[in-house]
Amino acid sequence: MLEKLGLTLKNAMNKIANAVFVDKKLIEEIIKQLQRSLIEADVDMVIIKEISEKIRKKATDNIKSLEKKEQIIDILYKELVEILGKDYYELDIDKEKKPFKIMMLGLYGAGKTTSSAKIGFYYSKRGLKVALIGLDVHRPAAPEQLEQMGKKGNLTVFVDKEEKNPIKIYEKFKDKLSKFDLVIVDTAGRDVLNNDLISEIKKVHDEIKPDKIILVIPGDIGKAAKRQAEGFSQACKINGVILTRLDGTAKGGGALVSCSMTKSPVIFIGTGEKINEIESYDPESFVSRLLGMGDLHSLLEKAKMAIEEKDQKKMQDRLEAGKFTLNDLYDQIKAMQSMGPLDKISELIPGLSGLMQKKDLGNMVNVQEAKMKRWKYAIDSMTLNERENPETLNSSRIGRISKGCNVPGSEIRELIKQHKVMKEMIIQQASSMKGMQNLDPEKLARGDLQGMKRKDLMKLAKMMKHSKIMK
Ligand SMILES: Nc1nc2c(ncn2[C@@H]2O[C@H](COP(=O)(O)OP(=O)(O)O)[C@@H](O)[C@H]2O)c(=O)[nH]1
Ligand SMILES: [Mg+2]
Repeated sequence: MLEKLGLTLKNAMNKIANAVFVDKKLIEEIIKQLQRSLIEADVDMVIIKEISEKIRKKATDNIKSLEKKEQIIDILYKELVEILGKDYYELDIDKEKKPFKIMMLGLYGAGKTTSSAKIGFYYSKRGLKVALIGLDVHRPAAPEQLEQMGKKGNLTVFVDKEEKNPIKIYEKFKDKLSKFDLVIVDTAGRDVLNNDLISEIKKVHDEIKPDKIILVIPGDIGKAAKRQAEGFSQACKINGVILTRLDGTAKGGGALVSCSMTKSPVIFIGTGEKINEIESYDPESFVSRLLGMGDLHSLLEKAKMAIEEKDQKKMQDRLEAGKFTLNDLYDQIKAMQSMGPLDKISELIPGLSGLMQKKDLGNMVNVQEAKMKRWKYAIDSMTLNERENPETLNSSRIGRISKGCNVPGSEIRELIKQHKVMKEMIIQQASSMKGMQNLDPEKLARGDLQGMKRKDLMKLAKMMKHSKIMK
């Protein structure tokens, strides 16, 4: 449901969560992406502009990068909840009243008949005794359709295939209906909301005296839902909306926004043709799913845990000074392991991201996790001095460490060699970078080399060539 909108929004959010630096360029890129996806979802331009402005403002606030990320994600979440419905509404059904009556309204093909059965099924699953009654006397096969749908949900269905007066149909079954907790009344639609339809609605309404009226709006009409919501609200009091066909349309977002703007609470959404393809609509959880908030939050949380900002600075200083001991490697491994899948989080590793090209980092991090664990055991078995100065490790020490931690000597040698390579690379990169003028780490991290001096570019090229030893 709204997969496409969800996908682009999720992509944009992940981009923020994963970015090393939140700068103006990234924000503008995100805002563009957001705008594009909201336009595609048929959301009103005025609203799109408002949201963009709010995000832009938050992003230029002078706050720390990690908090900024959270705030940008937070504001987007809040804004989307605001425009997509804000509050969670339920139909207040009085179970003592027999029967409690819900009348369905809507134009041709909006999904009234399907939704009657779906809503009936929804409440029957929640313990109510439900009946459907078909008062659509205009559409030829309407009674049969309601019967078929009702049967799928084991619901009692009352229809009269001959009678052409909806009031008479209702009167005919009225006594029987009083045995039910809930009766859903399917009605006829028209191509457009005209006087003919309004007068029929009024007549049926006065006869049935429904407790609640639900307006059925197809989600695929996008922001045009506004006109329908307003039109029907003027004709009678609408208690809530079911927005159908949200499964097959990119425009559902616009329809949801329109309902919210006209203060027509969306109570249900239809997500398919089957009787169980209905959901109660909760804007907060809907937006959470749309943005993949669960994943985002845990990603940000993990990033926070692994990168205390002061630790990051400390690490950066050490690396820039060319210091990279086994202890540092150990810390890196620990930080990485606390964060989960390596490929996803490699950009967040303290310090390194600013110093190395992503590709190298990826290669470095690409050591299998099982091997990393064994490396960790090996480092645990070393003395403090050995961790700081691994070159002092001779083969008898390696043999003893191997016995102590049950890691093959060959792997310990590999660890020492890898560490040496990494250290050389880091020293090389750190010193090259320090020597560069005009070096903008934010630009560098993005691979944006524009504006760098020729001399520095040459240095960078050399450095990258050098770092191929990691492959
Ligand atoms: N994919 C999808 N189709 C739906 C949904 N709701 C209704 N439909 C389809 O829309 C068409 C019109 O529905 P119907 O209930 O007959 O509309 P009515 O004229 O308002 O009674 C039918 O083909 C339904 O199967 C939905 O949530 N998702
Ligand atoms: Mg119908």
